[in-house]
Amino acid sequence: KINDAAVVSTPNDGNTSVNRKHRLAYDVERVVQEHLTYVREEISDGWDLIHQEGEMKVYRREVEENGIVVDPLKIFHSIKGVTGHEICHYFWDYRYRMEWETTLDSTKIIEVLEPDTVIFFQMHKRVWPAAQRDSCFWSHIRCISNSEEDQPTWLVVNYTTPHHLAPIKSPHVRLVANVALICETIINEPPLNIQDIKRENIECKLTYVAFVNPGGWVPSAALRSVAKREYPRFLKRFTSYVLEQTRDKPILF
Ligand code: 6CM
Repeated sequence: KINDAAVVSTPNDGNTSVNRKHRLAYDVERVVQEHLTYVREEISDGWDLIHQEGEMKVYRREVEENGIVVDPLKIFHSIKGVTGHEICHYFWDYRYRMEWETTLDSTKIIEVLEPDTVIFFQMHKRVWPAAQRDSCFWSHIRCISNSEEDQPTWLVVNYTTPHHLAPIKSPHVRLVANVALICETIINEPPLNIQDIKRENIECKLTYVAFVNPGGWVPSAALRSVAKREYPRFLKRFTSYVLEQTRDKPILF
């Protein structure tokens, strides 16, 4: 039974200088700021809408580096009944991961850098005929207050890092990921009293971006077709999971 613990991040104005508390603090800050800048960029030429379902739109840009497909992917979605905090909480917290992520054999935390920043080692399910992939990345959750009136923005960033407890061992291939989930909460028809906000009044606008290098050659067409199928599947399953988990719980703003 999963016990819903309090969430670790506290509001932050997004402009504070980095208080260097752990060895990866500057790396975390740099990547978080890059995502916050990038998320505001409009979809432009070169991006293809590869999947649309309800409010979900999946875009991809076809890019190869040294013959390896590294297509950036961007998904926009809007989910009624949950907050950005709830979505990010269930995405970041390892205790729920194996309940919604179907493409993993295992996930484990190999280091806790801070209560809001941990390092994961994951074994991905093998997709024939490619070699099995693993990944090692820091994962950071953050709450950013934009103003007194607006709901804060929540985000999670997962970014590849090497670690002595996760050496690369053949035949596994290490994939390289830079993934961000950025969420805003909208309150529709806000009641006069904040305590009267119900789940029907809330909506989460999310952006999910992924830059993944499979870390070695895989057939381009096969990889693109796996990505086209699996990313929408993941987001549908994950958001349904969060809706199910939160339905009868107090709203986590
Ligand atoms: O973002 C997702 N999950 C996070 C928590 O696990 C984390 C994961 C990042 C890595 C995602 C990479 C998957 C790509 C695997 C490619 C393997 C090669 C296949 C060869 C085919 C011929 O950020 C959700 C990730 C959802 C992925 C569909």
